[in-house]
Amino acid sequence: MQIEKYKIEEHNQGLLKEHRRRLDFVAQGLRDVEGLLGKLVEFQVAIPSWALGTGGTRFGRFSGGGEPRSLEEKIEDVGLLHALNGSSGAISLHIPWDIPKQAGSIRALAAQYGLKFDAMNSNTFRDQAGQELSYKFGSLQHVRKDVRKQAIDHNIEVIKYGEQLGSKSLTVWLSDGSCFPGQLNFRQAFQNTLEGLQEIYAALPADWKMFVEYKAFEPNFYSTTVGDWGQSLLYASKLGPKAYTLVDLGHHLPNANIEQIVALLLMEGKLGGFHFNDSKYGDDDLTVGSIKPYQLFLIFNELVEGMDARGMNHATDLGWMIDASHNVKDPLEDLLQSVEAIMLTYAQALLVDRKRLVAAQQGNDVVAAQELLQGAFRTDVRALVAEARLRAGGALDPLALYRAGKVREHLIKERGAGTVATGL
Ligand code: LRH
Ligand code: MN
Repeated sequence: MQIEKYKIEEHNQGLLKEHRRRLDFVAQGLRDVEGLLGKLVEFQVAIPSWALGTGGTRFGRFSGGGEPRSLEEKIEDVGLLHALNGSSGAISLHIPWDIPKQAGSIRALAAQYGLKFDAMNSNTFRDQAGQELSYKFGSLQHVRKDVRKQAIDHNIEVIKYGEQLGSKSLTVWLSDGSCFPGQLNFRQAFQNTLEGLQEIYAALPADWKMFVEYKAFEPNFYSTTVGDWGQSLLYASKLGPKAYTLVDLGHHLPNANIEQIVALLLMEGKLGGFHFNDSKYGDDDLTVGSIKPYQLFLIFNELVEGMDARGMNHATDLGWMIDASHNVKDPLEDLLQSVEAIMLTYAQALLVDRKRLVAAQQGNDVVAAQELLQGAFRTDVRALVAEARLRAGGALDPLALYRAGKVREHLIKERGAGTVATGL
């Protein structure tokens, strides 16, 4: 289903007067509003192909209907999100859930919607039908050479699919680890995994990046072989200049200071990108900014400071991806909310007066430093993000237009109430 341009313009016409009033109000207190709006228009977030259907847990899955039945329909849904908010200009595929049968036509279809292909994702955390050797006891860490080779070959195959689609990066998340003390030799598991990643790294095209995603626990509950930022950095440093760490916000132990991790990985030039989501307990994969919005702000504050310190391009030099799962919300509404939260938080981080913050830090003026950060965080930047959408041809209120357009109802009529999308 597509939302026609005229419907978006009609929607915007009805909201324009109020939008202008709000924009004038917030803009009057700000410096370089045009510069900020330019950065917001450029900033694109990649949508995960595995999160366009309803997610679930081992306890249950409650499908909402109208889910995409093919890669083509997934691209259509991301195209709809991008038409509504102008900030979802890329899709991140997961193999084998999204094998492009005709890469040429898939690429053309995506281009039709103004979409690029972001990082490709391999999958050695589940045994596929017809798979010869099981990953029950791991993949690249496995004690058996033939299982490790099967996993290496799969990752190289994923790179091939990505090359056909114009992707420029591979995300490797390994569920490998152990559930009980004594089950695993940690050093051997690390060495096996490093050797496997080195073979995959050697197969990377010259202009590609490899993202090593770490995770503290699940599905293994005693050790994880890429378990935290330090281990991921160790792998990425030993692999070479094309290897980076990937920070999934839900992959940390409780109360981890993720903004400090981000600052240090950026300082080392080894931060590759993000899987944005939110969580209260574990890898809950909830809507971005729905539980800990201030933590997300503190992370973006470090990103803006660290990227400017290295002269990096905010929009293109890091991988901005969502990785969420929708157990109780309409997947497309959830993704609209997540992209909105990312854009609002990025805008707030751009408002921080860096010079005055450095002065406060140099003067150990703790109160002034906090006031500068919270002043930006407490600024209502919704009109600025809406203006960036308007300039990108999107809707002033994407969620309202999505609902007014009865999109889910249309998708259910078109695809059926019981369709199940491949993915988590
Ligand atoms: C693992 C993870 C990884 C994906 C998967 C869908 O928890 O975050 O990034 O491969 O979710
Ligand atoms: Mn992830």
